[in-house]
Order: sequence, then C-alpha cells, then structure tokens
Amino acid sequence: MVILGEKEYFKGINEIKYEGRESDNPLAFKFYNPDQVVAGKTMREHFKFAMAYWHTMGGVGNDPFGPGTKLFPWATSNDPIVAAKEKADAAFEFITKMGFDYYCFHDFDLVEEASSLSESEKRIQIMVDYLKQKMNASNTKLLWGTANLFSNPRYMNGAASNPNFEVVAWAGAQLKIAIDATIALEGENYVFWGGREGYMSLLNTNMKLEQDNVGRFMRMARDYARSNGFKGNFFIEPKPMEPTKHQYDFDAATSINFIREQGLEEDFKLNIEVNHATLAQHTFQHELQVAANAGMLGSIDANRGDYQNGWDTDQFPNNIYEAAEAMLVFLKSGGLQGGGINFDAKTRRNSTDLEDLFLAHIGGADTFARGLLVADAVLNNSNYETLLDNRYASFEEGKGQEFVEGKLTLEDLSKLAKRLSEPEQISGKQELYENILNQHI
Ligand code: XLS
Ligand code: NI
Ligand code: NI
Repeated sequence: MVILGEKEYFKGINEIKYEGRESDNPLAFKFYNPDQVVAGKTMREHFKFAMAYWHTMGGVGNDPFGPGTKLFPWATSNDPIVAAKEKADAAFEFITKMGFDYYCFHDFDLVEEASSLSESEKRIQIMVDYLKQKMNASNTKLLWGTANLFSNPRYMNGAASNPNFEVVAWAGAQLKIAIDATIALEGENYVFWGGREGYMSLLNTNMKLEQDNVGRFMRMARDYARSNGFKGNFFIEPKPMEPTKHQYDFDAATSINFIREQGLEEDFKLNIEVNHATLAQHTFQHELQVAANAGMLGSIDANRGDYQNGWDTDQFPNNIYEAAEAMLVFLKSGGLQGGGINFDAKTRRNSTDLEDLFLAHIGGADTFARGLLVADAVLNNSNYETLLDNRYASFEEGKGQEFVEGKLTLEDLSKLAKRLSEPEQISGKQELYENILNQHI
C-alpha cells in the first residue's frame, strides 16, 4: 500500500511491480519478483531490501568540488521539524512505491542536529513518534539504526577512539539517543560504522588505548540495549579507509578479530558493504565468505565501486557477475543472520530527476535478484558442487580424513610423504568454473 503525506512527491510514479524480463517499462522490476520462491524462500524474505535514508532522502549530490545539484522538494522548509516530517513523508512514499519493507537511518538523517544534546534528543523523539505512525500505516520495518559519529567537527579526532574523554562521553550520549530511537521503532539491528575510528598518523596515536576504548564503548552499547529489551544484532561495518586514513574496522577479518578480542562475539556480526570490500583490495564475495566462515554474516550494504578508481563511489549495484558470485556465498551459507540488503548507494551527481531514484533502486534490486537466480541455477542445474567436493575428496577418506580429524602428527605426515611418490599434478580448473557460472547468466 502506498503511503502519502499531505503532498505527493513522486507524482506520476505508481507502485513498482514485477513485469518480467520482456517488459519495456523502465519503472518495473524485470527480475525481482518479491513473491517468487527461490531455494525455499521468497525473494522478499531472502533480501529484505531497505532504503538508506541518508543517500536516498538526503544525498543532494555535493562532492569535494561542488555543491549539491538536487533540489529535493521535501527539503525546502527552514523549520527543522517541518523539514524532517516532509522528508519522512517523502521517504515513506518512496519506500512503499518501491514495494520495499525496510529502511535504515542515522540519527541526524531523521532531523537536523540541534545546538544542544537535549534539544537534539527532543527532535529525535518527535520524529520517532512520527515514524511510528508511518511504519504502522505501511507495515514498514526498521532494518537498522545507527548514530552519525563522524560528520560533526567535534569528532574530527574520532568518536569512541577520541584521545579526549569528553568527546567519548559526548559520543556515548549520542549513541544512547540512537539506541533508544532504534528500540522505540523496533529496529531489528543496530550498526556501528566507525568512519573516524582510526588514525591519520601513528606518530600522535595510542592505538592500543583507542581500540580498547572502542571495545568498551561497544560493550556499553550492548549492555544498555540489552537491559532495555533490544533483542536484535549489533553489526560492525568494516571499511579500510575514507574518511580516516586507516580505519580500525579495516575489513571482515580484522573486525572479526576485534569482536572476539573484545568479547563481543555473542552479540555482534558484520554488515558487509560491496564498495568497502573493494577499497580493502578484496572482492565483495571474499568478505561475505570470511564473515560466513565465522558465523557472522549479518547484513549487506549494497552498492558498487568504480573499478577504474579507488574511491567509495557508492554507485548502485549493476554488476550481475559480482552479484552472482556473491549470491553463491549467500545461498551456501544460509543467507543473512538477522540483516537484509540496504541500498547504501547514491545516484550520480548529474542524475537529477526524482525518477532516477526509482530507476536506481529497481536496477539494484534486479541485479541481486538475477544474481540469486543464477546462483540457484548453478547450485541445482550444474555439476558445480560435485566439482568442488571432488577437489577436496582426499580429505574425506584414509589419511586425509585422519588429518582433518586431528589424529595425525607432523612425524606422521613426514613418514607418509616419504612412502609416497611425487604427488600427481591436479588442475585447478578455474576456467571451467568460470564457464559454468557464465553459462547460467
Ligand atoms: C560509509 C558507510 C555508512 C554506513 C552507516 O561509507 O557506508 O554509510 O553504512 O554509517
Ligand atoms: Ni560506504
Ligand atoms: Ni554502509
């Protein structure tokens, strides 16, 4: 059901429907069919697509070389509450017209930050009440909430990792407000993305203290949220750099180590973002696999980088090959634990039509849907799994099996190898695997 405020912002655009591959309607899904069952679940259930409040409602196209290019009709009032309510009206009109079930926000995406903490808190509470009504009317849910602990100049040296305890305390106050809002809106998860948690120069940095302080901050968040009834997951969203030169949550492996070192493994998982993976010189699917191996594949921020430069360009996903490889990992590891797919992506600075927001999300949803269909076909209609199993068959029997079971010593390996002749050469068959994937695209 489409939810409108007093005004209709996206005039002429109706609810986006699945029309199939043959459709020429640019405002229709070609592959994302919410009710289609793939591998035992509907696409809607697999993906839990979410709109990112900051990019979709707030991303006006400013970059380091120039101001915004997009004059959003919901961003005209000088009264912060009026502006915030109009933004929320537009957000819910958008989400419901897209047919999505979820959204995600930072505290100050909802309403402009005030000059005092308590005034900011009041503003957020007003918006929480307003959003509750919108969510109830439309059956929309909050995938995750988070606090923006990186934009305000006070966080220039970090938030939880700040060398000045007073800034850490301020960040804690803001964190508490964001957790309260997330709980009040029945948010399913809470995200930590530490844009300024890291360092620019090691010369002026006590890395050990800073990282331990981030751990303490997260344990406080967990304890506070749990004691106030929050049952969801906490996610760390890894990113190697930008804005900080070196971020502590560099990649999935680094973040998993941090989670374990800080005793957070019962409550924390990862939110993997495509463009953050590639910034860390990994592939998206690599990061998903690392998270899945640790039982921490929680959620996805969907976007893509530009493979000719190294920036976090946050473009909408459109690479079917990348999505198909990612969905192979996704299906084989049983999907996401508690999270969903949040379009943390922005239309280009020169994509200035309101319609472009729809086209971008349609393309993103179709890319993931197509990736899922391809991955499902590869798993069910090809010998991919058999090939992969056979590659490791030597660990399934005999001495290989004993090795896996931990029954052999290094002396055993030595004796065994001396009895064997030079092992036979076995091809890795990479091209065959690649051909199988392409065959199903
Ligand atoms: C920035 C991050 C950010 C988080 C939420 O690069 O992706 O948008 O998802 O703070
Ligand atoms: Ni990002
Ligand atoms: Ni993100």
